[in-house]
Amino acid sequence: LPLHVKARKETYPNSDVKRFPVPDDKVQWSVDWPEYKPVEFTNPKVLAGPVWADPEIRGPNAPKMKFNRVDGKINRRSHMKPDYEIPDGVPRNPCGRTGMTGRGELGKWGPNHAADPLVTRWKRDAQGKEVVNPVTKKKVLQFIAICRKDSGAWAIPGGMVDAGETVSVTLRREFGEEAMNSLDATPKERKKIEKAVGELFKHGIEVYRGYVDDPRNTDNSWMETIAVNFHDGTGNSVGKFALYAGDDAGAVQWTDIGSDLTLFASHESFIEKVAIRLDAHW
Ligand code: RP5
Ligand code: MG
Ligand code: MG
Repeated sequence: LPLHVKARKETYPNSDVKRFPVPDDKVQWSVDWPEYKPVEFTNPKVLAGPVWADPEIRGPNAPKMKFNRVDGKINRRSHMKPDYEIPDGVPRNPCGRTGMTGRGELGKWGPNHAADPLVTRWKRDAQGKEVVNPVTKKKVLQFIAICRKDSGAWAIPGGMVDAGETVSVTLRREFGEEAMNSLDATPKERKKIEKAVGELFKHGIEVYRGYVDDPRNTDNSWMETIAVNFHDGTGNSVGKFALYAGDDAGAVQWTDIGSDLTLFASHESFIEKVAIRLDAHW
């Protein structure tokens, strides 16, 4: 397992809270470290108990949760094997220490499931000819990236799987919301958007499923995702879509793919898998 890095960044997102510093050689739980004193933090908006958040599970009267199982409409299973550990009834991050206990900004104890739609096309010049990188001699791919309002980082337009939702619905819904602004569309426009996205999203190839090195992760709550590539080989379907940023996206644009990309969380690594799959420039 690669070491998480963003999940150890000192200042926790949207707060002044500082994590307990965790050096590389102390990330793994198997390394004994009695001096480890993680800071406890759960954002007040999570503690307020919105529908997407779990209740407190520590202390007396704590409700029982079906960890490592499907718990009613909530999938508490991890994509990672083996099952995550639950010392003293609290899930433990499978990728190791983060310097923080509690849930931070995340609603669920254990895995918080997301889906990431990776929509790609070949880059073309003004004549419509595919562009080749002069160094690698490989065709250049572009993907639809959004700029996240929370951090200003560029990212895949992904989002959380809602309770009871299937991943294929999450992929379409989040892409519609963040890259086509379906939430602000009239019912008629929304129908059109859903139809176009549905058409494009018929043929997807899964490129990744598992842990995300997300800056919001803690010792007890972490992001996991399924990233699916929807490639428009001819440039005639999505290639022609009008993009409008919406919901938690401040901007949206087709972005050239290459190893110099800096993206939110571990999104570069998902993009790299697509570049390899399509034998594109990286
Ligand atoms: C990342 O957070 C996932 O890869 C996904 O892109 C995103 C989901 O969270 P929100 O966009 O809903 O904040 O870990
Ligand atoms: Mg969203
Ligand atoms: Mg999102």
